[in-house]
Amino acid sequence: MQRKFSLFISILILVATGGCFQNRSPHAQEAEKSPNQGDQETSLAAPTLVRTDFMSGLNRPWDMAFTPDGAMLFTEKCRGLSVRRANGSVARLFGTTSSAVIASDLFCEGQSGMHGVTIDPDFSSNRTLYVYMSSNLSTNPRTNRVVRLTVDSGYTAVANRLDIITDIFYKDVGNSWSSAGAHSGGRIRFGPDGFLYVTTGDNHNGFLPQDLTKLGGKVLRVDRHGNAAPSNHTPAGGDARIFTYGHRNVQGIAFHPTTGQPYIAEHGPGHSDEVTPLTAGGNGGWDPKPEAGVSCADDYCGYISNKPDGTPTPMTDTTKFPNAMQPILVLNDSQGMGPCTFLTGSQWKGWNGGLVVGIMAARRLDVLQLDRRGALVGTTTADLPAERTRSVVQGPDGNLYVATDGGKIWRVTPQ
Ligand SMILES: [Ca+2]
Repeated sequence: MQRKFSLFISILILVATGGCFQNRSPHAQEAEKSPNQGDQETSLAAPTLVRTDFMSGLNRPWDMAFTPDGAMLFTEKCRGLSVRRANGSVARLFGTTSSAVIASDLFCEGQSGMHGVTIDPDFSSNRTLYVYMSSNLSTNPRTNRVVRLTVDSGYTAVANRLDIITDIFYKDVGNSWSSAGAHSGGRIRFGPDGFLYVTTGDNHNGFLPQDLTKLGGKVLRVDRHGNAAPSNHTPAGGDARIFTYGHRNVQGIAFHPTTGQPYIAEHGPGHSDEVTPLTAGGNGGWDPKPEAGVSCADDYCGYISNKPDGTPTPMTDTTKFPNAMQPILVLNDSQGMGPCTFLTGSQWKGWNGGLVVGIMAARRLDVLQLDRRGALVGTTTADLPAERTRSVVQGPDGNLYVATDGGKIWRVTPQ
């Protein structure tokens, strides 16, 4: 109710000011032009940010999930799942050596390992959580899995492992474009509809993103047992777990705080990072397989051209897929979009309702402000140190928590 009230007040202010905020941020920058960009020009009244090191000395932290009783679950790519309890103590719960429960099938290779973590919407009563991890339980090829677990009230160990998705494509063997383990996706989040969204990657496999029978280059939507959600509108003949397809390597997904629509951040191949609102059954338009008359190493044209005219393979090929989902933001010089989350709460001032996007290669966080139609109206770069950011999560205290490849989790408080 408070969020709705805040939104209402924000809209009133927007109307009262004719939709024209005064820009107070020294870091404001003009948004890239995008196909659906609204006519309204609005700058963001950025809060002042106070940053503290919430955790440090971590090994490639990948994701976090706060629990209702004050703990924070977090993953490290090559270690597994750990917890920072409400009293500040830390314990390793599930993963490699020294974990309370050893996941002997977890392996760390290239970009892969243990990635996303999220809690069940009914965590308070069922103590259930989920992780996304590379696993060698399946062989030739190995796969990424979504694993369901429960954790005890003291956060000492996990139990009741159930692998609810076992067949997410994994780059099992290196090729001309990179070593094994690349483009595994791996963010998992429950939407406001109560279903689990799972982002996957294209594995440098030119055929995966448009192949509706395989779970690479997709966003999946499933229930707590891994079964397809109803109304995914997967095209005929496709795997019903597929919510959207035609993606490259999605590592950011978040849900609009008022409409509930999922938005993804997608890392481009040297061009065209994209932020895209998703619709069930939609095609993201990424199709890096060779066209007729084109030859690409290992049949993957992701970094070059899949077209006879030599133009780069587009992240959203509207010539081939006229109905492809349209991004609201395109960074034509790819800067490495990774995680994203929406900020809510009046403490965020002009960023309330904005989408935070971690831009890894450029080592910055951008905040995108959307209008009521969901179109982009402004972008501001957060005044934070330059770091590669792997996860962004708003905590129950309203602050933003940011995991960095340098091994820290920041707490960012707006003032
Ligand atoms: Ca796209």
